[in-house]
Amino acid sequence: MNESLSSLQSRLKNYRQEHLVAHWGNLDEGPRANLSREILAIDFAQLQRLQHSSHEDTDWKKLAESAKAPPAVRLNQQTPALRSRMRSIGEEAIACGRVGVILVAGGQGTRLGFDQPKGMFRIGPLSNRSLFEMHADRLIAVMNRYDVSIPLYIMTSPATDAETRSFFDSHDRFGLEPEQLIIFCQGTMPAVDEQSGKVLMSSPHEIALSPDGHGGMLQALTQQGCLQHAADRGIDQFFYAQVDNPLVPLADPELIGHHLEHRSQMTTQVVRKRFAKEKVGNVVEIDGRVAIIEYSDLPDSVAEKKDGDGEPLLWAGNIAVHVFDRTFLTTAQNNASLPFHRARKAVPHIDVEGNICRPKEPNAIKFERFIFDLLPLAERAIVVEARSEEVFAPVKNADGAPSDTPQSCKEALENLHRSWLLEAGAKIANSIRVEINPRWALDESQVAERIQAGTIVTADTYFSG
Ligand code: UD2
Repeated sequence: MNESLSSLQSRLKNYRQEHLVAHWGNLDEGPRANLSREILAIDFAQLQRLQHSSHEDTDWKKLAESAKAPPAVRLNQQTPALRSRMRSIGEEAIACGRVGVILVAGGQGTRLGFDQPKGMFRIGPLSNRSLFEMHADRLIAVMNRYDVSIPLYIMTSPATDAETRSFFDSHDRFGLEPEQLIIFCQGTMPAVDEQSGKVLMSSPHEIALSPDGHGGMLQALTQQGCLQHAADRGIDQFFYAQVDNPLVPLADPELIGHHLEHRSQMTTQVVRKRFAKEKVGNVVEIDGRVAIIEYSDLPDSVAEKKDGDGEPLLWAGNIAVHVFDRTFLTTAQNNASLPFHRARKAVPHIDVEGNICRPKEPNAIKFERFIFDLLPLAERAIVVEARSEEVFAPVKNADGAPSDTPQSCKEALENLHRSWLLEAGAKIANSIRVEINPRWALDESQVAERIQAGTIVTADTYFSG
């Protein structure tokens, strides 16, 4: 229904946002309907509150001063016996159909310089597979191993939704059955002018909207019926990961086993940070609760702190791999909405005459929710250390950047797969490149079953089936 101009104006007047309908007179019916829909979807009261009580009210310096290393299952505690026991607990849950997988893929790949959804970015070193395909291959391999159907919930944003859906459709979901792929779209938040608080417009009939952060997953999962969809299928645990990391062992039975053994509501897989100010979140303990302090909020003095053994005190890097108990998510969504974090960004917008401005410097505030703000709400949360070279190689920046590039990701994939083949007794010259599709072998133990010790790999090889 196309809200009349006068009712829009009276709604906007209360919040000094009348400029949003300044170009109404020049708009056709369609653009008017779009603008009206976008205006009605904005919670201006919430926006006004956010302007005044910003995330900056969190005294990160004080919080960080009191931060301790998190309670974690460290690598040196993960004996073969413990690993095997955790693995069996996780395998049983997977085989009973209790586990679903969430992949967040709503971010805009700005830093990568890739103008399509990041999941479509091709990263397979020899296969040239996209991130989406690599994740689908891994999940299908897990389903085949445990003879179970594991739904994949992919979160998109309005910026990535349509292309993501057509990408999966045009590739027959990379082998996933229709009922195994649930694509849901997250919410958006308007960008506001940093000085005036005015909502920015990207055109005379469009508001400058951005995805509301990966924390928007909670509201979107609930509102799009995904939590109910999972409950109806007997799924009580979700394995969560980011689309930008093709090394993540989706539905890893060992991590799920630790999660279930500790009756954890939210489990976080971490890796030892490479250096104090590494651009990852810091998984810490504050007042008895696990929390994550983003690298940008961590004072250098705290980042450099050492423990009694002279090791970095805050060693645990957040790689955004979590296991969630479904009822924990439902309760969290019912009880409290996640806080918004403010980010200063350069946001293109139109001026009063309707001309596009493309600021070079930050001119606006964007509002995002972070999924890891769920951690302090968890009475039982555990942290499990993993080896970075086995689980973490995100693609974030274009080649040439110091880290997290397609090149560094491909090297990590090849190094891991090479180590599995060498461990299984294969002979591979250093110049030979290899890549393993999980549907050929899901992990190191399965490679040993698939290749004969002493096999000489004489040419670049993509082991795919
Ligand atoms: C994130 C974490 C950082 C570390 C790192 C590991 C935050 C703020 N920082 O850094 O602590 O764990 O990842 O790689 O989370 N996304 C959405 N919707 C959104 C925003 C993001 O789906 O509205 C997805 C996005 O597609 C990507 C992931 O979340 O897969 C990470 O997004 P980011 O680029 O905002 O976070 P990043 O990589 O700076």
